[in-house]
Amino acid sequence: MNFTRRTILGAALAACVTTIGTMATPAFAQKPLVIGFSQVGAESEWRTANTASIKDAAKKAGVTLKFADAQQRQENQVKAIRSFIAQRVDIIAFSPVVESGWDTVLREAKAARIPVILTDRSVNVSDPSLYVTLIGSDFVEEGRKAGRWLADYAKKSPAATLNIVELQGTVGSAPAIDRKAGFEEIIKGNPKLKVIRTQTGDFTRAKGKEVMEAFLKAQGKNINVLYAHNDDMAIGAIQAIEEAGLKPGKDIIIISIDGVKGAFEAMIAGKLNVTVECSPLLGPQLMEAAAAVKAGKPVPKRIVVNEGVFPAEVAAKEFPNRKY
Ligand code: GZL
Repeated sequence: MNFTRRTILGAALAACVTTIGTMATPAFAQKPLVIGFSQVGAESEWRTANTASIKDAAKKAGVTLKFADAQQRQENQVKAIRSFIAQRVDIIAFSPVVESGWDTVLREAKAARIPVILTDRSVNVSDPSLYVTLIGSDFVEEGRKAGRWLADYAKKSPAATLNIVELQGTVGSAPAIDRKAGFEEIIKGNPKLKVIRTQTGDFTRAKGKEVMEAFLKAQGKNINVLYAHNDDMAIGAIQAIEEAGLKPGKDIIIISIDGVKGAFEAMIAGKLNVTVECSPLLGPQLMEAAAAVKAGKPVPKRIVVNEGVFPAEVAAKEFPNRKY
């Protein structure tokens, strides 16, 4: 009989850890794989869908998942990884909130002979053997896709110049660094396109709204385009634009990334112009990779998720197909 047991570990984790798995396993069955997963937090629609995908895939795969929410703080992820090492899990997996500062704790996992799988975001480490594989999107390409859409829009626009404000993701995170780089690679040298303000909105709606309010106060009618590194910040900015008496999607063209349901609803309402897909549905690939690692099978160092671009014109037709 399967029923889930929730074990809340002590304050030592400074985060809520829940264990989802089967209580009773027939004696002849394999011992279920135990994965310790440290999640960034619950900062966006994308993250919520990513967490659901991982928990659902664990259940379907009969994996015992020890899940820790770091509330977007690296120190909580380090604590969670140390706790997983102490619990002798089979595999440690995590989505690193920022790229740097992981060498020490990943060396501890290596010394404990516990393989590490990265999902979603990458790390900068001196020794690439500190993790087995990274499963996730190509954020630089997502930034290029956003830049290409805007360059195409600019070609058709009668405006002499298009002033851009940029809402960056979490400072130091792989998606923020790479989405900025990819976008700049495409627009650099284009005389029509100029970034006049750029600042982090930390991937949240609240911060995205707050920073857009500041942009509007400083640059007001000068802003022609918003490039947001995720849909949640774009949705927050849409509220700020409307409160300033302007029409999002018309007075200010808005480009964002993720492809969450909220973005499709905003496009159908004519308030967002395009979203670049970044799939959070990494759960099945994580379980597959973990099982392969446990079985000693080879796993590619990089497992890339392929994604599309969804302009407002296709939003209504595509919306029923969306899974997150
Ligand atoms: C991207 C992921 C980012 C999303 C945001 O893979 O790391 O973090 O784009 C989320 O919505 O907060």
